[in-house]
Amino acid sequence: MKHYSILVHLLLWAVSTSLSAQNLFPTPANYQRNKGEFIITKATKTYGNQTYADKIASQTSSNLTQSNENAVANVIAFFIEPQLKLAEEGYTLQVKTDSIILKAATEAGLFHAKESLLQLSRFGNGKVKCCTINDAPRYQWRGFMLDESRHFFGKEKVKQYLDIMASLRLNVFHWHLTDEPGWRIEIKKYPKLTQIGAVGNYHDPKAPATFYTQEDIKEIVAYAAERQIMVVPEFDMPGHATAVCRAYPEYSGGGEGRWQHFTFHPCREGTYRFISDVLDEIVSLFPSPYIHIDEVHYGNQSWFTDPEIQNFIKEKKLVDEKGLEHYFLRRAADIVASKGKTMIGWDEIIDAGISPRKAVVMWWRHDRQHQLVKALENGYRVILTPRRPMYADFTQFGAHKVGRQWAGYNTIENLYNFPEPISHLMKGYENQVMGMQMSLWTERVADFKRLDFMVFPRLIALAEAAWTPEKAKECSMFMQRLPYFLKYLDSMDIYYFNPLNPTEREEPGAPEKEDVLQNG
Ligand code: TNX
Repeated sequence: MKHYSILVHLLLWAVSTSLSAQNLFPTPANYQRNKGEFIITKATKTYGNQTYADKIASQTSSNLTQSNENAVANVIAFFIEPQLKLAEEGYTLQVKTDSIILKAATEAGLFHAKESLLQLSRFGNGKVKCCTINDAPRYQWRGFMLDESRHFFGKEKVKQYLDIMASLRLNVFHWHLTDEPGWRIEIKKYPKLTQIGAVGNYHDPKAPATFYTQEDIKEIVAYAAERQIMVVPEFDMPGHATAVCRAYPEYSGGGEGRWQHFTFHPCREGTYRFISDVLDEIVSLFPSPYIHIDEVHYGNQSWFTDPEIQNFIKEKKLVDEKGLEHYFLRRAADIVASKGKTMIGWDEIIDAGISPRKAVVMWWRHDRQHQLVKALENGYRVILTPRRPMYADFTQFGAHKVGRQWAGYNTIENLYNFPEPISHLMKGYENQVMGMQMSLWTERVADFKRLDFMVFPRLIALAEAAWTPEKAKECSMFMQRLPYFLKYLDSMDIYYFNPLNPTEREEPGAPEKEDVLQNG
């Protein structure tokens, strides 16, 4: 019995040292520790076997952390070998005492290999323990959504987040650029969208206009692409269109009270022409095959009384206002498809009769698990971003006061452990689950400090949940390793929440405003 328990302890020790030795975020699918270490010095040479690999090699050499040991002759080599039988974004990384070899079949794979190596060099202070890593992501969609309509943060902050996303092997930046308080993207054909629509934010309707010019957008898209990140823009319709309607009242669907001009006018051809024109410019700026389009199931009070709208419902035999909303969404999906793109919509769209070939569903209503099941059963591809635990505007700690709660809040552990609690709902449909994303809505996030605090460190947990296979995930180990990544965030002046020392920093506040969270 005694021997047995010593054996168990030894085994646990071996497992924990081999896991904690890696200090990689996210934890790789397979990691094997070998004897010895590779020492990075100024004499370390890097090279690649072709153009992209060469570029990655030179980027690596300027970003590696060097040890302060004397120069040792050793080499780091990057190979792209398309014939390698590796998963789409997979890679291998072999560290020996005199060489580090990184291999992938694709550019994305080699990029991720490089980011792993940079972490190993950074967290090991220039010394990398010998190992063999065989890695590939669990999900193809590993995303982060930022809402810049409610509050605008600007190019430099976005670039900083893209850098951190790249390090975490996150590959989708879902950019929420249009919503009620402000329209944030320049559209040349409709200049009032930014002259008028970009004025104001969630707290201050008179705040000076803030938006991205088309040049800014190109710069961000290119910056992201360099980091193997796809930028997916969101253009909200038929609801959340208040900023558009302020600029071009002719497309407004009316509304009343709090919902004044909340929707597009759903039955005027001019609306669809406007949407098509705007999409032409959006499509030319974003190479992503996807465009995110919103939905609406509230704020359309005037649809019930406006004679023009009521006539249209009768004429087109749409039955009721819901039927009209679905008509709108089908037309939007067709416009998006006519431009060679696939629409992504929130989970309401599965009731609109859009072909699963034309749309991808983002499941957000955690309280409606049947919507997820229905989407899968109906053949849609699905991205998981349920409010619990994936919305970062929810608080993350018991004593925190600013942010949403709904029968609890979203701790770092909740994100880490996702999607296991709902795996049973997806049984048999795993191939339709593209992945997951953490989404930050910014009604209560008005400055960088609070933005950082809500995003980090939960984004690190999301990255591991989306990348690491279930069998290699272990939350307590992750929490033990977390300080390494927090130190890296320190070097970038990120004001994160520290779950290992929750009272270390104050929770940043947000300007007061009565929150009307219409949709729960
Ligand atoms: C839900 S469609 C929203 C956002 C809010 C968010 C707040 C959809 C996902 N809408 O408009 O900002 O909740 O948590």
